[in-house]
Amino acid sequence: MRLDYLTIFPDYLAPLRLSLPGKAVESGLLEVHVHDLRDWTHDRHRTVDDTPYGGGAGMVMKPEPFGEAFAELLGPAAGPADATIIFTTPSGERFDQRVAEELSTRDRLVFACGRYEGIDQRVVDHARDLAEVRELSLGDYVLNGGEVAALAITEAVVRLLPGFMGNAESLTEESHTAGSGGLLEYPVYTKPPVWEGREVPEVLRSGDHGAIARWRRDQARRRTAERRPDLLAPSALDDGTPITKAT
Ligand code: 6GU
Repeated sequence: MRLDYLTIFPDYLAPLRLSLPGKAVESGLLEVHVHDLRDWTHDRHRTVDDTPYGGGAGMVMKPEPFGEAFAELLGPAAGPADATIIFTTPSGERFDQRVAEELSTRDRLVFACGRYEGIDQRVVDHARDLAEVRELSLGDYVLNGGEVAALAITEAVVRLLPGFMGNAESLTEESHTAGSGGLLEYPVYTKPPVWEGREVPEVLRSGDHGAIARWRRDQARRRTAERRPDLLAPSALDDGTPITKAT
């Protein structure tokens, strides 16, 4: 998978060279290109923003630098545009494990990191002519810019690539995956059996695998009910019509 980042703060994305993604880069599984958006400006001040039409607070990111960057990275000269362009924005679709799984199937992701009050909407509309576009948000809170969001999305996606994680089984049981039944993960324990006067639950040391599986399922349900009742609530798509068996 090839990853491109368009940002006015390339240093923010330095962690990509460290930790797990760094190893995937060394092994050739990932190709990472961080670009300074100001490289596609032409004025002495390397201007990337301007005041909003219609008035209001803050600055809006200008279309031209993004346009030139996309032309260079995705244009006809760059070969077939078999990529997904991701705009990180608090007004985007919520990023979750399902979206991470979808993105993990793509050959190439191009992240356009917004700053200030956002990017000129024409950049997004133009990008749709070049490639698949996703506008993604991490959640209902506001960050200063899209760089940290791009890092979080990257980490969630690349750890799903075949050959990225040492232990493929730890992918199927964790919170938010289909294998977890849509529940949060149960609490986990390791040695020593007693620490600071606190014991590991007896059932986990019983060797009774059926009892352990039931205890874990029960703990996952309790934890989900308490912390994330929205994950248990009936789907908004479920209109309450009973599901009848076809005969
Ligand atoms: Cl993707 N960007 C910004 N600026 N703030 C956010 C976000 C993204 N997701 C949650 N908050």
